[in-house]
Amino acid sequence: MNKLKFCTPEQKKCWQDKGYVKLTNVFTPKEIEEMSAEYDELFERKRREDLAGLESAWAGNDMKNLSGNRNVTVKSIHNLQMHSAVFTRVITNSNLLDAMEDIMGTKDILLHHTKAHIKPPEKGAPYLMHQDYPYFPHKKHTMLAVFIHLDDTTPENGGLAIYPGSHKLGPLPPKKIIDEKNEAYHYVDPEKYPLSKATPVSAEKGEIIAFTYLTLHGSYLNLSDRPRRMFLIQLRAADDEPTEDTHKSPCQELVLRGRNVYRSANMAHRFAH
Ligand SMILES: O=C(O)CCC(=O)C(=O)O
Repeated sequence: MNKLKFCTPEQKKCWQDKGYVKLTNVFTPKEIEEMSAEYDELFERKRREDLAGLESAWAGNDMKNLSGNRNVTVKSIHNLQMHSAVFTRVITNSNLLDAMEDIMGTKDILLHHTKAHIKPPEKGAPYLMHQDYPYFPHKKHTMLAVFIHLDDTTPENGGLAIYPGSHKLGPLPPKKIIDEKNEAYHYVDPEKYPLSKATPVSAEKGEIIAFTYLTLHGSYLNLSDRPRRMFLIQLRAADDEPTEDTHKSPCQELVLRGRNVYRSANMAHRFAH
């Protein structure tokens, strides 16, 4: 095994066995405060411009059941590095990339996309258990999520829940819903994998939970008096490749560490994403 740069051997084992790992002290308190303030400023500005455009709670009857028929919401912004250099610094943070190198086992790390979800107090929507795989399938399954907590998070304010070890099941048959805005949601059968049987994963402000895109995850309703803010980065190894032409986003395949030797330098491809 290569010498670990950031993770402990226990963290690396947790990643391999359970498909997720909690990381502390990746960012300094100052970096977290800067991220948090920039995040709030961005959401406030975009709320004033187009509140309805930020809505991203899932639709469908299974969601209604999970929400107890409440009127719930999640506000979301994607591609935050296109809005502020603070988030460009977050995705290129050297501690973060050291930790990613440890768990991914490669130096060559590419960005897929970033996003932020705020679950507001009292009406924050839950997420049905799902794999991220069907949203952006890749050949070697190297894709992973870095879920940065910007608030102390527990099941009460909409925290994450995971089925540990579920990444070993491979891609599971997804249920697919398409809403009236033509957005597709993929999740697994809630009878077979209910949120109620998953393992809650609480985290403090600044802590990260990284999980593979095959790891079954979801999150709870936020009925508390506290918001739950997160910033999420999806990464993959350079030697992986998409198996479907889907989920294109700005800065995709930006090389965050190492090299992408698979990138064409042919002039004919210079405008390609
Ligand atoms: O915001 C959350 O709690 C969950 C988000 C999530 O699982 C996803 O977008 O894939």
